[in-house]
Amino acid sequence: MNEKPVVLVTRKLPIAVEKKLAEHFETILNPDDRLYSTDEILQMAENADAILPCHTEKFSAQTIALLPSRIKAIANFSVGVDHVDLEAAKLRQIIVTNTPDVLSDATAEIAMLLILGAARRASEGDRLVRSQQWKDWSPAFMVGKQITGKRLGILGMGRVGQVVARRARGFDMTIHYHNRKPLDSMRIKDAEYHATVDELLSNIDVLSIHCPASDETRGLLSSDRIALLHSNAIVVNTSRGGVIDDDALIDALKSGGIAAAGLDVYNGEPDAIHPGYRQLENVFLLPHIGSATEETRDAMGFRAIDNLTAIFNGDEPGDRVA
Ligand code: 8YV
Repeated sequence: MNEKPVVLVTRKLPIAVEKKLAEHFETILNPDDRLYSTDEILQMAENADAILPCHTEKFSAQTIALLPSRIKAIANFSVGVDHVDLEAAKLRQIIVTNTPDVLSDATAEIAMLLILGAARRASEGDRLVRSQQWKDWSPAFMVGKQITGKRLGILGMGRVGQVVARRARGFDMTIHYHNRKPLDSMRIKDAEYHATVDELLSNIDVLSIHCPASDETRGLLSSDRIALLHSNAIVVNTSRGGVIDDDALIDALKSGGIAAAGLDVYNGEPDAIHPGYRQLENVFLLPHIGSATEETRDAMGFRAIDNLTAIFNGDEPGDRVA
């Protein structure tokens, strides 16, 4: 690299990441971590050669068409890339990368937290203690579902799904999964593959969703499919809200169609999620914190920098998605 390329960073990144980025690139940073509008991003992009965004910035086909011609890359600080129209980027020959692998452990931790929190009524218990409503104890008090030895269904056996399977084995859970293709038995031992989503749902106690959001997976967990789960079932989601039909899930949670749910991601997040979730005791809700650990956020940033460095050195970036 001769002159340092300019990278527009849309959100505040960890200190170590911004420091390393500045060693290799000129940077346009967002020290106040303000959520920029699309117009602001387009305006700032006039002075940049690449953009390093988060999933909070949307790059629709229309936005990508308006990007200045000097933009060579969108190097995401995320594994999910549903916020970027990949076909539109390809048309403009803008390289798009993501940050896989480095957030699998952190996200799997949150999946396990959701499973346990939903099964053992964690937020209900927390509310009870905080509000000074906890007045008594009895054998019938706050009885939840035990997950030890239960059947875990993993929808989307990618990197995160595979870590969740390993962690769940620590609770003696048996692993069932659906994926576009069955995995090599070297990569996933002792897991039962189900060729269809419906077959998976009919054979499990806990469902953990790990498939990416796409036209194919939008609303995948519909009312018909939820009806295949038994009434003690627990549903957790750490991938994207779009995979779930919220009305259907809320109906099942209200009517006893399933026992509980744990959610970290939502349609309309952060401030326009389905209001029905807020009314329910049997949902454990977190604010999209799957990758929110210091180690992981640093690693995501370094991975995005590696991708940018390769691109501006004329090499193929490791994590190219378009
Ligand atoms: C982060 C995520 O919030 O990487 C993803 O796809 O959903 C989350 O872990 C996101 O990466 C921030 O852009």
